[in-house]
Amino acid sequence: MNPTDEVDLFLDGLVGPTHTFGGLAPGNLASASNAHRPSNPRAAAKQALQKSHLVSQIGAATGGACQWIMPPHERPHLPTLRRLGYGGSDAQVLAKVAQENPTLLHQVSSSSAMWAANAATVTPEMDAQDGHLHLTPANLCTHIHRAVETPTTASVLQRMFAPFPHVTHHPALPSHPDFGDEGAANQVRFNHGKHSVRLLVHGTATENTQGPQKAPARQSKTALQSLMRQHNPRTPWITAQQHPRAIDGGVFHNDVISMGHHNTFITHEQAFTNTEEVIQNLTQHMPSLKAHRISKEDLSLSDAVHTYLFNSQLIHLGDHQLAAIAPQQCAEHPQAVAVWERLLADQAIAEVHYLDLRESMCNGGGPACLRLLVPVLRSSLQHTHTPWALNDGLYDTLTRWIDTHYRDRLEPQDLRDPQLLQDSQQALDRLTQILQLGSIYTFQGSTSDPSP
Ligand code: SUG
Repeated sequence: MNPTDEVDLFLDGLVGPTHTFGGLAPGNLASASNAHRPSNPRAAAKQALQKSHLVSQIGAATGGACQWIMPPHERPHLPTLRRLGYGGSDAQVLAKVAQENPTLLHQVSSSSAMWAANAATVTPEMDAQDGHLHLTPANLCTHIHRAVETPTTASVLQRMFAPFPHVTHHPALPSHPDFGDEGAANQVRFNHGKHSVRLLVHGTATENTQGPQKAPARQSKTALQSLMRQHNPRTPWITAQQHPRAIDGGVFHNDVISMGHHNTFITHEQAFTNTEEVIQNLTQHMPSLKAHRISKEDLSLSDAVHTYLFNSQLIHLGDHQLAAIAPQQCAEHPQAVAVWERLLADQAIAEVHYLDLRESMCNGGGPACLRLLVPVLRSSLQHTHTPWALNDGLYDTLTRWIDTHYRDRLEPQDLRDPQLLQDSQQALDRLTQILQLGSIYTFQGSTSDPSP
């Protein structure tokens, strides 16, 4: 396959108007340490949109990347609360749940769908036996606030990929920890020349290895194997286990500790139970793989989690050159800066852009968390009507839309405010007009099943 036939299509989740710090994700250190602080949804949405805009500008300049925008999910998710037996008017439902179970109110209000890397598993058309793009929404079953995302994610993906010539949408895996699936955040696809190989990473123990002791192992190996049975790729894949001590140290997804694209693999030496073997296995399938190991002396595991260096978003610039969008936290950390300087000197990376994504980072979501990568054939993108593709005009429109509809401060007790629900519904209703998505939310009369 000529690499110029392939385009990196990035789907970014817009931050929703109820972005808060709920302390909802055990094992995610940033989420725990920022729990119940006031949040700034307006700043959060603008910071993430600026990242999307930068990617769209890089993509427009190189022709190698394209940026789509996915809408936030409706929150607070009243259909879940009603399913749990809360009745009466919307205001009464909110008042009752706020009084009885404030954690549940946080869970159904989270804007967590913004972390699109967790949205789905993707097998690109180039890798599939049948030439179809295969998509499976993640069940995210380890946490309630994330599990409620799945049905909306499924219907959004169906809507957005409807113009594509050949797509197969698979059902999410059963919602049980045995099949715990957190999507592309635990998967890296490498491709170079005629070679392509995927690294699929699980946290669960195997017969010979232990799992984490303190934090949950969110991704199961069984889930990865099931996903590959569903998608039936013609290209090889290997599995690897995250080091349990890494998970216990705050590495709740693989994309917090290793990253890769094309034939470049950048990994912390403590990412996996057997990091050297993982590199060897990948190299067997792709002899041209360039592996860059970051030792604990270069950057400790704890500093990797603090700076989110490995959660940088890699973008293909052409000729297998990569740009990285790194969190601003890296620029403020001398050892992380030194790692970037080495990666630049080694030509692993051609350019680094540091971006302030503090609101998302305070919930453990860096640049790479905010995007789902769907590699596609250039020909599949042509002639498709996609009003959700970001360009300078849409960026300006969305910036004005955020300024109009989003608050600049939310306290935990604001989630019970029926006015916030109404304002959010009004914002999302307007957004579906801007993106020409039609009715996708239950408050708009959409009939899609609202709960997993
Ligand atoms: O699932 N944070 C998310 C962050 C997801 C990051 N994604 C990737 N690494 N790809 C999570 O832990 C915190 C929400 C809160 O506490 O309010 C949260 O869900």
